[in-house]
Amino acid sequence: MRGRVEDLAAALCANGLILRGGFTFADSEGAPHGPSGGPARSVLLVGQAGAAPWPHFLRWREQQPQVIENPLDSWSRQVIGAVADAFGARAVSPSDKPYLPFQQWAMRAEGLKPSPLGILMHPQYGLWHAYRGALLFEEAIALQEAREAIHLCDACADKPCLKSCPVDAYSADGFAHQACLAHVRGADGAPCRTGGCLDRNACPYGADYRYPPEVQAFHMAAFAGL
Ligand code: B12
Ligand code: SF4
Ligand code: SF4
Repeated sequence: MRGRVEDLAAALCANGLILRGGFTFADSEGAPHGPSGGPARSVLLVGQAGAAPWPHFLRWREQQPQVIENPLDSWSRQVIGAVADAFGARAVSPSDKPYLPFQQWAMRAEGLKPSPLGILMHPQYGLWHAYRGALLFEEAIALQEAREAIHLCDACADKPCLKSCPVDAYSADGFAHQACLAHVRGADGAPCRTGGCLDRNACPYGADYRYPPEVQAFHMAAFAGL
């Protein structure tokens, strides 16, 4: 790695992004390749807590052509790509195909577990956080090992996140993607379209980090192809 982890974190912070821990790959795992084509030894995850990157993204968006595909992805790739170049890493994105196991990486890096919605539950941010990229290095990086975080869902008896969706899209069987899409796109889907997923919003935790309605509407439009 060229430079210090603290400086890398500061470079991300200038764009509302945060360093979300990392880990060293075991010798036996098939790690993705690093900047010079050899196997990566370590990974640092880049993400967001709440909607902190939103104003940075909007400022960038104003300079772009009116119609562009996947604008938030493009912004993330640009910003995280520049940090990767400066610190000697290869940047990857959660939307790169074949999909990289971002949630498994995040569980290792931050000691998190999934909520009943599939979204990882964070002890501070609740369900209001996401991953925008990762930085792959060909050398080991000295990082404190993640401790298992408190999993708030374990003590949440009522589970309101499983009771608010009009079509019960989330259940023990997983996420009924098509049922959700049909509702979001349909005549009764306006609350999900304008304010975001009712199940996600029903979780009482991380309220200070809840994405504002316009940010939730943006993500919902991307998800449902509106
Ligand atoms: C494909 C995908 C989906 C598919 C899931 C299809 C399926 N059954 O696999 C669909 C389109 C349904 C989906 C929806 C959503 N997704 Co999604 N999705 C992904 C993506 C791009 C790839 C998942 C994958 O296959 N990974 C490869 C495997 C090998 O990696 P993995 O770590 O083992 O994958 C885990 C997930 O697949 C998870 N999983 C399986 N089914 C579902 C369904 C949902 C809703 C979620 C959140 C997770 C999840 O279980 C795996 C075991 O850990 C990831 C990014 C990534 N690269 O991982 C985001 C990701 C999992 N999604 C995410 C989110 C937030 C969502 C949404 C909740 C919000 C949104 N993006 O609009 C929506 C739900 C819509 C709603 N009602 O609001 C976040 C989760 C962040 C977090 N805090 O944990 C991720 C990590 C993207 C990101 N940028 O941070 N998603
Ligand atoms: S409502 Fe309860 S079970 Fe659902 S995500 Fe929030 S804490 Fe977890
Ligand atoms: S977005 Fe709406 S339809 Fe889809 S799971 Fe959430 S509440 Fe249900």
